[in-house]
Amino acid sequence: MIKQTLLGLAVVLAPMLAAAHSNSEATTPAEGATVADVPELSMRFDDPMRIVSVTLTSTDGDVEIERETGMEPATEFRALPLEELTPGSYRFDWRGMASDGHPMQGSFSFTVAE
Ligand SMILES: [Cu+2]
Repeated sequence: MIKQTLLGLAVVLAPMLAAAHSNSEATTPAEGATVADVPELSMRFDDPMRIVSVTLTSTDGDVEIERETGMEPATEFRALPLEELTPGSYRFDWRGMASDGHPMQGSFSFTVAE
């Protein structure tokens, strides 16, 4: 829970924190980070998570990404942007199913520098 708070995910996940399901531990880019480029997007979980859907949104709308991780539960999820991300703010949203069967969702945001 502490790690989630540091990642800024607490607001999104707060209603579900009481249960013992898998939680997001770290993301790439990191929550709130400013980065020069984004070769890949990734999330790590402390327990296998089946990621059902992901979206990457910029101020101009949805950005196309391609999943590297399939629909099987995994402790690491990876996706690739299909085009170079232009400078600006982005938000990555995901929905999934924790290993205890609970539906989960979360998001992280980052900025691509000018
Ligand atoms: Cu749970």
